[in-house]
Amino acid sequence: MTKKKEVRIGLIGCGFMGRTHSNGYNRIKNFFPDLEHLPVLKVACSRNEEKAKAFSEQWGYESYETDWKAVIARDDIDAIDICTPNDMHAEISIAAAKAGKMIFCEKPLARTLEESEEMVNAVAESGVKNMVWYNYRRLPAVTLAKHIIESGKLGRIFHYRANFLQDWTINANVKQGGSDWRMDAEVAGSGVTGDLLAHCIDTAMWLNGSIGDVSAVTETFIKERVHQVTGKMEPVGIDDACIFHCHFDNGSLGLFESTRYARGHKAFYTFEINGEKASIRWDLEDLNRLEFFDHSDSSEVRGWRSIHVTDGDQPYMDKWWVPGLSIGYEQSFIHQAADFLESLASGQDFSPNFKDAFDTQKVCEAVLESAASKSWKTTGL
Ligand code: 4PW
Repeated sequence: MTKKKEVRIGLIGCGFMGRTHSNGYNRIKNFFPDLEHLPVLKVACSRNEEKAKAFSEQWGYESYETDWKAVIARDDIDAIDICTPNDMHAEISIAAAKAGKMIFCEKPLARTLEESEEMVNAVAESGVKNMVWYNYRRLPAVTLAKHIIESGKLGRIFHYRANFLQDWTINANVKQGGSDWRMDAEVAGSGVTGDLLAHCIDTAMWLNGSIGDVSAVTETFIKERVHQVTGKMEPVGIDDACIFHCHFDNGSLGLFESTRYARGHKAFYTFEINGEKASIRWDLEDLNRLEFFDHSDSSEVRGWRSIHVTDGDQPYMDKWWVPGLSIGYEQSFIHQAADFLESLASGQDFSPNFKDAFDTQKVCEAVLESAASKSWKTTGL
């Protein structure tokens, strides 16, 4: 067997996303054996030493650190994987870029457009390879949707519709800050707009092109929550719900809704695209399925087809089991990491990278500005 080129990973942040990425790296050797490059789990970092140690042992890292700057300073690390809360993305990315390390950053790119711009400039100046974990693109059914659109089967696109619905913050006892950092505007930057709609926007612009302008409304249903760090009741600065409509540059209309107050929904991410000739729709709760309606079918059989995307000639499925057997959420991360490694060998640009995520951030910013000013905003794209 030819010797693999190592990509030695330094992972910063040992929470939920740290687990999804680490699992992805670990499974590449088994399911993508032909890649020239192989991730090597060198170091996991958390401020909490007990957590860093336990995490590194559980996921197979060779060592652990408690200071992210020490990870960047190490000369046995090629890539920094940022799984921290959003308020650390910019500082860590810029330091990693200066140190010449590749950067894999969790989404959204940053809290604000200004931070994102600094990050994009930093990677452009240093020339380091970079990617952002907008993982849903790499679920087989979503990638298949891309192939169907590119084949022209939908014809002219009229509508793009997406939802990302959750219900975990309806309870007024959910705090803000600390481990509930997604509820704290200082740390997260925004609420559902950056956390959930950013996924919808990334997928939408990948599938349907740029968004030119937006008109949005946001709501914060529970206005005050206890802050985990101060222990005091403090005003809530994030958007609990956000609805916006928009124009895509291809002339189609977009409609997006996201909330953490949709009782009964945990991660209900869906999109539907309506074209002149055909439509497609997808639902994260049934992630291996893509539905397709083709108006050119004869009327006897015309209707929504339900495509179970598990055949070996469908995207990514040759890597897994046998036709008919499903895969899951975790594969989106495995596929993204594998595709990034493949791009190192081929020399091709990888997407989504910092520049792509900056574009998504521009839409998020326009959405929040539109809601605040009750007016249409252009995205600048
Ligand atoms: O990025 C998102 C998270 O912040 C995820 O895709 C889903 O929603 C799961 O957790 C949150």
